[in-house]
Parts: sequence; C-alpha cells; structure tokens
Amino acid sequence: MKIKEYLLVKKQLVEDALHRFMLESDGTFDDHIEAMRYSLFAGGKRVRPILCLAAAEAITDNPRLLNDLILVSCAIECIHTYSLIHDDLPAMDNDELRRGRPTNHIVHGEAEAILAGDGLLTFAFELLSNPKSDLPQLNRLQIINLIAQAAGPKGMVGGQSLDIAGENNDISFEQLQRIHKSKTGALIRCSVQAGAIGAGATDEEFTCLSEYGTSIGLAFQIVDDLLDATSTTELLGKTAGVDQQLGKATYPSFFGVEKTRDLALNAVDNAKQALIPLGNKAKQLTDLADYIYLRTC
Ligand code: GRG
Repeated sequence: MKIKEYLLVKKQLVEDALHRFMLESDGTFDDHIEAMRYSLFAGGKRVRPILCLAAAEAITDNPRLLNDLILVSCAIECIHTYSLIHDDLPAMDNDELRRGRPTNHIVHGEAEAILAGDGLLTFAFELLSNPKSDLPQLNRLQIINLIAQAAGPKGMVGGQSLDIAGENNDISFEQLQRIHKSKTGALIRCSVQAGAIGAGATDEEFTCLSEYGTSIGLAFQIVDDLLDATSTTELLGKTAGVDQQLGKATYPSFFGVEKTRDLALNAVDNAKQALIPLGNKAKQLTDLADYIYLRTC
C-alpha cells in the first residue's frame, strides 16, 4: 500500500477506535467530557498512533495482537492531545489556535482546559490497563512503564519544563537537543517501542525499532522547527512563528533554514538505516520517515 493511502486507512482506524473508546456525555461530567472531546476530535494527524501500529506490523501479522495495540495507540494519542492542550495555556505558550480551531482554554475556559488535559492523561492509563486486553500481562506492564517514563518527569513533562526555562535565554545546542529529545522525541520513540513490545519483538528487533524511534523523533521536531519558521498559520492550523516570538532556540536559529533541512534529512536517513535488519516488513515505517520529512503541517 502506498504511504498516502496507508496514512488515510490507519488514521481512520484510529479515529474510529477513539470514538469507540472515548467517554460520551451522559448527563454527568458533561462539561469535562465535552472539553476532552473538543481537542481529541479536532483532527490531528495521528502520527504517534500510526507509528505504534506500523512498528507492530513490522514485527507480526497476528490480528489479535494488532487489534489490541489499537487501544495502546489511542492511549498515546490521548496523552499527546493533553500535552497540546496544556502547551497552549496562558501560563505556557498562550496560544489561541490549534488543529485549525480556537484552543481549548479559549472555548472552555482555563480551568476546564487544565482539567481536560488531566482527564485525557489519566484516561490514557485507564485504557492501557483495560483488563479486557489480550496482550500478555508482562508486555502490557512494560508498555505502561515505557509510556509513563516517556510522558513523565524525564520525558515530555521534564522537556516542557526545560523548554520554558530556556525561553528568552541563551541556551547551548546541547541543551536544545535535550529539550527536543525529551519534550517531543520521547513520546514518539515510545510509540514505536510500544508497538514493538506489543507485537512480541525480539531484543534485536526492539533495538532496531528504538533507534528508528529516536531518529524519527528528532526528525519530527527539526521539521516542526522548520515549519514554525517558514510556513503559515493557515497551513499549519496553529500559529506560525511562535518560537521566534517566545524567544525559543530552535534548529533554524542555530543553523539557518538550509542547513536545518539537511539535518532533518540526515535524521530521516538514520531512521531508515536502523530499519535495514528488519527487511521488507518495515516498508511502511521507511515511508513514514520520508513522510515526516516532507510533511507540510
Ligand atoms: C504541556 C506536558 C506538556 C508538554 C507539552 C507536545 C508539547 C509538550 C508541546 C507542543 C509544542 C510543540 C509545537 C512541539 C513540537 C512537536 C509537536 C508535539 C508538534 C505537534 O504534534 P503534531 O504535529 O500535532 O503531531 P497534531 O495536531 O497533528 O497531533
């Protein structure tokens, strides 16, 4: 299947599953549930869940395992969506546009937006620990642990803290790399790793996929820096040029746009190299790496 079609098919699979799993208003907690649904169903690209499913497909074609991983991939999307809601808050990036619509706090108010993020984060772990899953218990525990680490103090949340501390400050390239690796890279890498573990990857396969996840996480963030510097608010569905406005160090601020493009391509090449031992089974992951470089939003 060509990558464009693959992305469409998998995105639909994830959307359908999110609609199946996500809470609906039923007369109790309605404001909270509507605030969570507002951002979850605002049309993200669903890159992380798709990476999780594609990594699993590079290891197994067992339909039962692949089906159980849909739940895991939805949990990861809930965590990602929570991070976007909180990132947009007045106390953080103070942004008014996300996924092509007004941000959560603009529509639901700041308190409800904070709670929507909290709700999505916690709901993710409810999904991950769903007793109906057929994934082997040990694999599930490993997945939950990896996701908690990637989203937590030494992953995304810690990275966000470093990012905020770095605003309007001169930070070194090493510090920028640490921010990117933890704030964005960790959740992307663990999406790939979760798919690998759920599919029963061997240690060697897990190592290849982890290397792929690290490089693809870096490529994703470098491209994000590039798009923020060179694209438009209309195309991105979120405010462009925010990094410069907030005085944030980025790849283009260190290297300029052209060299940054080369560095993104280099990260994509490293990601593809890591897949070589997996052979043809990793075709979709290879194509996903190219998509991440070529994406326009
Ligand atoms: C608030 C704990 C906390 C963390 C926030 C994710 C994040 C950390 C901040 C978002 C800021 C940002 C622009 C990061 C760059 C990479 C990134 C996560 C972009 C948005 O992800 P996409 O492009 O978004 O996958 P969609 O909307 O398609 O899901």
